[in-house]
Amino acid sequence: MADWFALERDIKAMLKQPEWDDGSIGPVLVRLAWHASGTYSKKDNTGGSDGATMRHAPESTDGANAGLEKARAMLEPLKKKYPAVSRADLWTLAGVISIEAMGGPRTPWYPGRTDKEKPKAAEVPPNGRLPDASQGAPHIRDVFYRMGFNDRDIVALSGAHTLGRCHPDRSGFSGPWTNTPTRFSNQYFKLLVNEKWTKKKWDGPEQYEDPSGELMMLPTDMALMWDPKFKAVVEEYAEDKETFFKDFSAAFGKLLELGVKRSASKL
Ligand code: DDH
Repeated sequence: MADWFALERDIKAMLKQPEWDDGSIGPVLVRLAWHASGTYSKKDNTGGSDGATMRHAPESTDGANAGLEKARAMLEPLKKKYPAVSRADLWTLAGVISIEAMGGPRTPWYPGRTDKEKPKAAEVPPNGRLPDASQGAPHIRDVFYRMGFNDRDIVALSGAHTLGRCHPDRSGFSGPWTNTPTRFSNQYFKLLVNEKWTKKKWDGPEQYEDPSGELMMLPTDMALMWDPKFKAVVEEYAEDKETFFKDFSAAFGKLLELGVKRSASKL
């Protein structure tokens, strides 16, 4: 039986890293948990965090996962220290602990995922299941409906962009969404509603900037303001942090459970 409390403490203790981005590896660990899980398809019950398949091709080579090899490597010392804990559990738990440690809600999380060391081809999801930031509302719906989410869940989950930043060498996009990228809050929604966003003039991919030029939004972030159904929820979360936290933790908890097959003996 793994000592989950000790593991949680160890994850919390490693988050602060002054030389990393904005001083915390929390945001990239949240992204790892999300990308490990967001490959799920309810159509054939494939993908998801179970198996920790992001270590294997073709998932490891998906452009959407660029940079996440660093996040995976940072968790390896904990895999060594807690060998009974699967990487699939470790990656998802690290996301949960990071959000809570950065001031966000506690997400319900359950252990019991297993790692696939030599997966069959059909057990590793194909590339292209994660969202493409250059697209609009129909694409966002296609991707998240495929996982089993609704419009409200989509907006809640998108609120994770209050954390972290884009890296030109990973996604091609550049900059943070908020001035507090290591603090979980509803700031992303407040900025979407209250700032004036204009297309950034540069050689990179289409992205939007605030008047200071320091903050950014992806085309998919702007799509939440351009689609009336999404926009109503964005406005609600901008006004009501408690409701956002409650909805986020429920949707993030559901995301991390997608496709997970447990056998009681593994718990
Ligand atoms: Fe995201 N995200 N994301 N995202 N995401 C990026 C960074 C981070 C999209 C694209 C990008 C979610 C949804 C979407 C986080 C969490 C979540 C980057 C920049 C791109 C591009 C990567 C880089 O250059 O390093 C798109 C498109 C969508 C979409 O829904 C349409 C969701 C649902 C989550 C979540 O966690 C629930 C986090 C955190 C980051 C910051 C990572 C970092 O290193 O910092």
